[in-house]
Amino acid sequence: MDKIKEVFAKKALPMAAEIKQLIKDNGDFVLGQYTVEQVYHGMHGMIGMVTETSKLDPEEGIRFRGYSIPELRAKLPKAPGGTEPLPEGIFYLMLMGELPTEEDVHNVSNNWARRSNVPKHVFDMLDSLPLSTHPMTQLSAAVLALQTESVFAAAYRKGINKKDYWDPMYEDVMNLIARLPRVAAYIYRRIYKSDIHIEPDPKLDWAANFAHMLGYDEYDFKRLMRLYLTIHADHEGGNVSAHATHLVGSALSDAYYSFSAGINGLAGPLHGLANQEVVRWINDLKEYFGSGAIGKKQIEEYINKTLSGGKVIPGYGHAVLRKTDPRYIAQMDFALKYLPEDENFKIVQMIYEVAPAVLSSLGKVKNPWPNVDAHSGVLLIHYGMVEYDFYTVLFAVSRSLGVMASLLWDRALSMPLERPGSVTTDWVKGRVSK
Ligand code: CMX
Repeated sequence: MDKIKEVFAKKALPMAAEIKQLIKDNGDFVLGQYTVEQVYHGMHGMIGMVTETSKLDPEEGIRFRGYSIPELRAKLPKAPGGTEPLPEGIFYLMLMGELPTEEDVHNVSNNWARRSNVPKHVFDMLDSLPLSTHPMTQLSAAVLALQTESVFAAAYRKGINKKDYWDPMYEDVMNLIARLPRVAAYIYRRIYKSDIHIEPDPKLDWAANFAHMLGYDEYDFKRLMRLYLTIHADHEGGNVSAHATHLVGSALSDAYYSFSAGINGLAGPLHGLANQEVVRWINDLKEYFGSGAIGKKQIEEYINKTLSGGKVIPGYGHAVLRKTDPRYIAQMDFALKYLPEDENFKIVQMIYEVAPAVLSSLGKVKNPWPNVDAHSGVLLIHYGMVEYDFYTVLFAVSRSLGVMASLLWDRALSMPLERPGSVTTDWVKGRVSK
């Protein structure tokens, strides 16, 4: 058994027994109540699942196993001479519930490098798609094409005791994460870089190798990738990509089926696709007024124009958060340090000064503050990655860390088939009139 798998087994198997006892002793304990509004409005705020990897506080933002983003930027192991955490570290933390040592992170890097080979048929399948196919569609299809490699599906077919599901799921989770950067980089280079590909460098860490395969070997871009892939990794269990992955996995679909479902959710403009929409919106703003002529007055006018067209301001608002997203702040910190004079960064800063007041004045927006997607694009543009249709793929590569760690816990804790009840409007009316 590999070392990481062994440590996970020592944590997960006793916890499965503990949870069984918790349900036996307290199964009738009422955790919350829900309202007609929640039933109609996307179950917001309902407690309906357990996700061990992270917890989102509306006022404070995300904590990964109890650690906030600033704490993780300080405490997680970094590359030699690096300033940002290695994403391997946040994965280890989410999986084990403990901060990793340098050695733990090194082991994860090596483990993924060993598993990173992508079978040829995945590239052949990608090559058969029109170049105009959106990068997220290509990624989702490639993840499904990788399903041929599922160790879990093969074990299930052979007949496996349900107590052992976590073991082949561990193999799927690690293999999928290891292979994703190669697949994502292939999609990028195929669409935008004349189909000229770059071989992986197994000596590099996961994020640096991804940057290298994308074609960005400058140290600054690698530093950005390490931050980017760390902060997008997880956002508790109820967001669309995490929930979709968990839901599909609850039918004992393997990691590839489950993650492909999660990606499809991330590709929605109200979720991860908002990062490309933000850059599109800023480009449209510049085109409308002329580049160089953008001030707060123009931004306010363009926000109002967008709203009066019945559209949302991308990068603003959140279903749970009620303050500025700490993932936005982390990126703002990065920009202030490394690109304070960047023209697009200055526009993003001005939007931050103008948009919250305009959105608040509508009287219905519960959170007028920026989310993670309001900032990520301008950092990528600064380092030369201007192809914004690709941005959500970067988000997906990062999100694999959280949702795959959670899927492994789901199998280790024997989480059951998810099957909430639904009702009809007549049923609701009947209950309300009583
Ligand atoms: N611009 C304009 N209107 C907005 C808005 C925004 N940024 N955010 C919320 N609203 C509107 C809603 O559309 C809704 O209007 P209606 O009542 O007319 O339907 C009203 O305000 C209330 O919405 P809410 O309760 O504040 O927000 P929700 O929980 O329903 O939705 C979210 C959350 C993120 C979908 C929404 O804020 C939004 O559409 N934001 C823009 C898209 C975006 O940035 N998404 C990325 C989120 C982060 C991520 O997942 O990556």
